[in-house]
Amino acid sequence: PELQFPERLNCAAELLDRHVAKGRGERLCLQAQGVRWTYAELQAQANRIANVLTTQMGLVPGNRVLLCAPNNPMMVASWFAVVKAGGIAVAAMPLLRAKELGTIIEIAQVSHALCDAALLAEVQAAQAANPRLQAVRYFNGSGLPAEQALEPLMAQASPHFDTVQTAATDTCLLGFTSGTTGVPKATMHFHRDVMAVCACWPRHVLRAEPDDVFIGSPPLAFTFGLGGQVLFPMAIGASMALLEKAGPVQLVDGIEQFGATVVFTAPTSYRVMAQQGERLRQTRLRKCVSAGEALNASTRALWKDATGIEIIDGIGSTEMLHIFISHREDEARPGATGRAVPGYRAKVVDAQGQEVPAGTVGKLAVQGPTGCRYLNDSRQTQYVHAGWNLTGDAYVMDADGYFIYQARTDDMIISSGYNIAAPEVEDALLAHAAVAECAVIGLPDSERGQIVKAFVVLRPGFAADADMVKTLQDFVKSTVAPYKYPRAVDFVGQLPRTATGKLQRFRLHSPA
Ligand code: 3UK
Repeated sequence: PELQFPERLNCAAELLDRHVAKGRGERLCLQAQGVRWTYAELQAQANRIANVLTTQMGLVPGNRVLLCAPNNPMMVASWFAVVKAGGIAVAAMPLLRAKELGTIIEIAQVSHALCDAALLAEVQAAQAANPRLQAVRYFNGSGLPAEQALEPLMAQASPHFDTVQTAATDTCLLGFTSGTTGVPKATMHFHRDVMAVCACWPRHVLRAEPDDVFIGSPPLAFTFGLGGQVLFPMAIGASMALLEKAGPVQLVDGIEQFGATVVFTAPTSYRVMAQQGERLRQTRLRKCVSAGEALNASTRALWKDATGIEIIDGIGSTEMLHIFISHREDEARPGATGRAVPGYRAKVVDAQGQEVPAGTVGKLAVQGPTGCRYLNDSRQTQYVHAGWNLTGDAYVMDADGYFIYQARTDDMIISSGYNIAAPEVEDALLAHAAVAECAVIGLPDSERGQIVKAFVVLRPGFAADADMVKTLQDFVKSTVAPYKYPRAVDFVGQLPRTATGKLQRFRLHSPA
């Protein structure tokens, strides 16, 4: 792909202003419950907020602005306002509480905040403890103190704003890692990086059209969600449908109601939505993207049977900004994530960083137009080695350059000298009709080093008893090498997950 960018570049100008300037202002840009905005309308809203930020709230280019809201139109308008004004968007998961917001404010040195009224109390509590946060305004509120409301100021502000001519290498967003292990890290991404991800995976792999309607479940604070639901549709003049709550049920409703054609969500969500296959076949849905966690062959097959659609799997990370290994729907290989996205290079390396032959398990290393830049964090050297990004994933590459996910490097279980990837055992269990969800870990064991332990959530109507344990163990032994079967099985009501839906296996090692 052509990835030359001018010295001066503002990604908000490219993704938003450009369409209005080129006569596409009347095209549909954004839908939500009771809202339909054209590109010109989103631009006017973003411009009003940008004027409020710069003339009333004291924002100058380079300031970091906390954005805290469910996926709704004002969240998107605020994101563009900040970036147009040369600020840095720091989106936070809507479920975070004052203490966690305080950590983000501290790490990102946040000076301003725009939030949904529903989250104002938490943001204010965080502000009380962090005087660095000077100015807070909320939107979508009624019945709250009017002096902090954003809309009355927007009403008086001009709908025109001259987008700040930032440098292509100025930071436009800080993305926080999802914290599957510990203290969150802030990753920096430049205006250029945003345009680079728009030019790679969406153009070469997704291949959507301007009439497509994008929808999805991840929060916009997660770069998977920001890219899939906002940046990628806008890069091609398509539109997005936003859902404030996007569990599998609301997502199916939303696909139907908004005529969505492209959906972004995680494997667990596809498994549940597959039960609505008949209904989904009546909708306009045509492209389905899965990321965030490994998509196993059984979930891929389940979805294909239910809807007739082949899922586009892709691995991305907050550090890399978006997807770097993936496949087109017509090039899917069950069990494989895909090949390096055009623009990126990927290889599997050993502990010394040397590439290993095809068919050998090792660490995934990637390189491309985007990469990891932690803000003030010494853990940078854990992710980047000699110009390659080490994602922390164990992978195998086959002879055709397809990458097959094994586990997070921390989730490789070594039992009696055998290497067992936790997700492989999970996939084997998931293929059983009684299993709704499951998680597998390595339990310390004096004899074997580690043993395979499974936590299983059963589907309604199945009994959590010793017979079921035996049934599941025999089932695993019949589908994968018998030494991988779970010697210990616990039945649980639910599994610990992050706000982005990722399994927190470390919490199963030490139950609270
Ligand atoms: C895991 C996957 C197997 C993998 C993300 C798309 O997930 C995203 O970012 P995070 O920083 O986590 C990154 C880690 O998640 N993972 C993600 N996708 C897959 N594992 N198959 C997959 N398809 O361990 C990776 O290192 O939360 C995903 C786009 C943007 C993102 N930020």
